Formats: sequence, structure tokens, C-alpha cells
Amino acid sequence: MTKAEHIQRLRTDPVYAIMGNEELCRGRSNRDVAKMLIAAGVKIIQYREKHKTWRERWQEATEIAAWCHEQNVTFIMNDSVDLAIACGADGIHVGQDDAPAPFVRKLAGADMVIGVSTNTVAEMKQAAAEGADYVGFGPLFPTASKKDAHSVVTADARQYAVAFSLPVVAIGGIDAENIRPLYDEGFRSFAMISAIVGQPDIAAAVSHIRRTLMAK
Ligand code: TZP
Ligand code: MG
Repeated sequence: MTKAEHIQRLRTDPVYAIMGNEELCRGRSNRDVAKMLIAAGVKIIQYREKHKTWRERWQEATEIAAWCHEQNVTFIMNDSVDLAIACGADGIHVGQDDAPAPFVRKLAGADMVIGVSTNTVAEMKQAAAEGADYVGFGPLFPTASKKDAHSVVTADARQYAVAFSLPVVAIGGIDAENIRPLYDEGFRSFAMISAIVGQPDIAAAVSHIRRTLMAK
């Protein structure tokens, strides 16, 4: 797939599944969770693992990236541009404390999809100015999945986000119960940890979310 196709997918496919950390996956391994996500028809997967060595992350991400590419799934690495390059990821997602987007672009090249986490209007503007291809935006709700999560976004920032030029992936405490009002507000892409990889039946969770969004 081309970079443009991955970006188009980020605009239009509502389900963006974040793996991990592994401890959030009910005792299942990252590899098994990746297989379940792919089997469930998820087309955007982010690998987020903060508690393993570089080598361990590289080995499992390289395998998962290959499975994703066989199945036409967009594979995004969290945090580390070197890991993204090394495992053959389609994209890299960086936070405000990670390497800045221009530096990431220099290392990863023009074809790498770059996502930047944002919490405010200023951060969204800066991400666009610095060449990001999409932004993560949140947390929309309190979340237990990220220890150092920011405070919940303001109403002004939400209004700005739904009209923003780049694809916006909403994140933070999103689940099958609260996703529909977000869609009706104008959000089109939703990154989730606990509502997908934290569920006993990943395929059932994904199809429930998709049905909720497709209902009139
Ligand atoms: N960044 C902002 S909130 C968050 C991250 C990684 C955690 C999202 O996890 P959940 O379980 O979907 O709230
Ligand atoms: Mg990060």
C-alpha cells in the first residue's frame, strides 16, 4: 500500500487498535493479540510496548509487521523511530516527549506515515507545521491504560479537532458505549486499547464497535 492509501485509511476506517502494553491483554501475548486483531478484520494496528527490550520489541514487531503486510493491514510503531524503520512499519507514532516530527522525517524518510499525539490546539497546529501526517487527539475521557495521561481535552480543542486539516484519531477511554456520540460530533477515527485488546473476545468487540458506528 502507498503512504497516501494508509493516510486515507486513517481518515475513513474508524477502528485503530493499539496493542498493549502486553499486560493489558488478559494474559495473551502480543503475537497472539496481533493474530486476533488481523482475524477480526482490523486494518490499523499500533504496536505499543514499553516493558520489553529493544531486541524483544524488534523481533515481535518484525513478525507482526510481516503478517500485517500479508493481510493489507497498516502497521504503526509507537515511540521509537529506529524500531519503526528496523521492523518495516508503515508508520511511526510519537508523543510530545518523543523525537520531534521533523527529526523523525529526516530519519524515516518521505514514505513513513508520521502520527503525533496532541492534547491542545497549539499542539495540533505545531504537528501540522512540522509535517505530521495525522494526529492522535486526547484523552477524550479519563483512561487507566496510560499512567501519565494528560488531562481530558477541552471543549474548544474538540471543536478544533473535528474540523482539522489532518486526519484526527481520537483516543482515551473510548469504548462501544461512548463512541457513537463522538462520531456524531464529527470524529471519524478512534484509537482504543481496553475496548479492543482488553476484551475477552476481540473479534466480538470489534464487530460490536463497527455495528454501533454503522447504525442509523
Ligand atoms: N494516549 C492517550 S490516552 C491513551 C494513550 C496511549 C490510552 C488509551 O487507552 P484506552 O484503554 O483506550 O483508554
Ligand atoms: Mg510515546
